[in-house]
Amino acid sequence: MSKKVFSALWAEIEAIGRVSGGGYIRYALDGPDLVLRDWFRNQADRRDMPVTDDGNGNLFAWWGDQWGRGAVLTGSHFDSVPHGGGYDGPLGIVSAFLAIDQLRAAGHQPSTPLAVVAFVEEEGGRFGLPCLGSRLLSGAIDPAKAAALTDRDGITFGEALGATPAGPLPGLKSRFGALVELHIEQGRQLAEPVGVASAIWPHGRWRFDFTGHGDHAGTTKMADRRDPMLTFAYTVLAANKEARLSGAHATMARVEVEPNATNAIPSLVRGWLDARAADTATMDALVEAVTKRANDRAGRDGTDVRVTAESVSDEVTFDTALATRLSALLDDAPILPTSAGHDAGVLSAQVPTAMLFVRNPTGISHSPAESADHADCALGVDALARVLSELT
Ligand code: HGY
Ligand code: MN
Ligand code: MN
Repeated sequence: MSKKVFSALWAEIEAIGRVSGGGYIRYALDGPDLVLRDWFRNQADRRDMPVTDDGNGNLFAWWGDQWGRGAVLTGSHFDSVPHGGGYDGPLGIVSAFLAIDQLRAAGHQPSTPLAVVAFVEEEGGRFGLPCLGSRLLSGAIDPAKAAALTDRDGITFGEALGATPAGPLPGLKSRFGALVELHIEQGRQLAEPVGVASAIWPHGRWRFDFTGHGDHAGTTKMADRRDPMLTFAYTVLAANKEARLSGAHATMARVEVEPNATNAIPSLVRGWLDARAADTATMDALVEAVTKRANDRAGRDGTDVRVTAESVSDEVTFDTALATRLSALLDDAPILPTSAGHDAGVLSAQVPTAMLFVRNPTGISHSPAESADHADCALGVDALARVLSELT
């Protein structure tokens, strides 16, 4: 694949959902995402690949029998975190279509059906639960619960989808022979253009509701306050400290305040903890320690804390034999873990799954500064084409 061919296709989506504040806002089933989903259908049409969906919002473009046994899937997601980068997700879908072009140009005849997949709501940026589409496809979430998830405007996922999600695909294990997700690396481990994933850290998101007494900022004595913002602020620092002590990763980057007024002591502060660690025991211990320190501080502040686990993903170890086989196929490409979640991680419980990472020159992701070298992206397409040729 030439860098020029990659850049030409990339240019077709590059501006979709890019915002003046920097980066992209591509919320699932919203404006730009709907444009990208139409682009997906157009790319499939150009390649005589019929498009179906699974009733959960995930799109499948087929080369061969639709839903045929042993199908090999490749793809990723279109949605982004707010003001995220443009490669996290879309790189895997654009690369999938280009890899199929390369296979066809080489006269490849797949022995099994092949599908390009666009998973819906991977980031959880609109409805709050990450990998929603792949969780529905694999039966990891109840369709009614998923349908009731709401966005910041009170629109439910069911309303956005236009139906109650269909839920798990019957016979998923026998239908799909493998899934290969190509993704931009999110970190700074890769010295070579392409790597193979070994594992995904356990990770999750917990909502901390800090409640106190709303009151006047000007007339309430400091000694009389029950200010949940104090408890929240202490918890942010405690999460950072506990993560550093245990070699884990903890972030509290999303907060909602009621009434969120300059001159009113809040009655409620809602903060989300994103916690990840190399093993489940460390992650669980981190969350427990942060919860304990939040409650201890609440006792001193006269506030209350309620913690709700919103989504927790166990450690994923990708199919080792498959990862080793693909590394060897790709001139001994490095095999490396990641602490970022992916749809491939969700499906790996039921389908032999592999991930290919394309080098990220700065390692930055979930930021407008995310970038990739198109020469590396073109090599990523070559690698994906070789893998798909090997698997089909
Ligand atoms: O949050 C994650 O790890 C992924 O980017 N959804
Ligand atoms: Mn992401
Ligand atoms: Mn992603």
